[in-house]
Amino acid sequence: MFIHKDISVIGVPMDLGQRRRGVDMGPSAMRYAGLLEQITSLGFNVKDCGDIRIDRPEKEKDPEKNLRNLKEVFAASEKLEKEVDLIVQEGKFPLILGGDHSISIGSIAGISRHYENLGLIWYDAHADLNTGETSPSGNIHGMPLAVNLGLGDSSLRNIGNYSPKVKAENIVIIGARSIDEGEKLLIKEKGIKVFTMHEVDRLGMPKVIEETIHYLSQRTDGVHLSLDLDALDPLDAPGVGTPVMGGLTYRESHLALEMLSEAKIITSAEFVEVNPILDDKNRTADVASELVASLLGKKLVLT
Ligand code: 6HN
Ligand code: MN
Ligand code: MN
Ligand code: MN
Repeated sequence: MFIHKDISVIGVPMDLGQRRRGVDMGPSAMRYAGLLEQITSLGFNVKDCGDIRIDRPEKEKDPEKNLRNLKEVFAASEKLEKEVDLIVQEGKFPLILGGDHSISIGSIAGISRHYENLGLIWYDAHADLNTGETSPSGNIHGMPLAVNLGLGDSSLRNIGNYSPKVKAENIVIIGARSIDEGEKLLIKEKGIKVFTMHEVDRLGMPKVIEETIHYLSQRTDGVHLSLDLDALDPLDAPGVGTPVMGGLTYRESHLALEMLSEAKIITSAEFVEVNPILDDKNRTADVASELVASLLGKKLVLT
């Protein structure tokens, strides 16, 4: 399925879905890491569509709703939805650079309307399944998967004028190790497939990805990869706002994306939560750029 020769890159310099500044510089850091050159060298035609314009917040928090910067996150999501929708309409592969994970509200809204049954791989230390009711932080970056399931704030849910964006049975979460109580209930209630770190340790990444591919290719007509760099261990990806120890290694992640590339199931992708301010010499952006290359088929060839 993944035969696109043309890739359109779009940056979302957004840090309003959480409290720590700096993740808005993620798109620049990934470009600085040589992401576009890397994609070109793999033989793709790449177009850099630039960055979405993000409004500055008027006030710190909407106290009634426990949804920090709702207005601005909504405005950014609407803009992103339109841009990504156009990219898919043009028959190009959308590669979205975050920004905090709230950007996946807009990106998936732009993508999912083009599929009957969009599959979603949520590669993350967290489940991002909170709503304003369950969230311990009020941070919208902890809520996008719930929004995409049609839960939580109605303005966010209805971006693109349709909801839900993804069915619970079309989702696979990989790398989870920090899940809030409300999120656990939802996972159980909806029967969402989750490979926690425990399962990754038990099965090994090859088996986890084989099962993911098998599960999703039976039921979906496209698969979006939403990769939060905090899925990786902070030793490998220190530049993230919500690090959790005991994560996936760079090697495991590299292998996972190579296997997804070989299976040709990924039809769109985003790389989020890179925070260069918290990083160690742009290491996390370098890792993100390398992972994009693995996803696009970069291989070591012995000649
Ligand atoms: N992320 N579960 C926590 C919360 O505040 O809802 C952390 C969310 C982290 C979100 O990393 O994209
Ligand atoms: Mn996340
Ligand atoms: Mn996360
Ligand atoms: Mn390899």
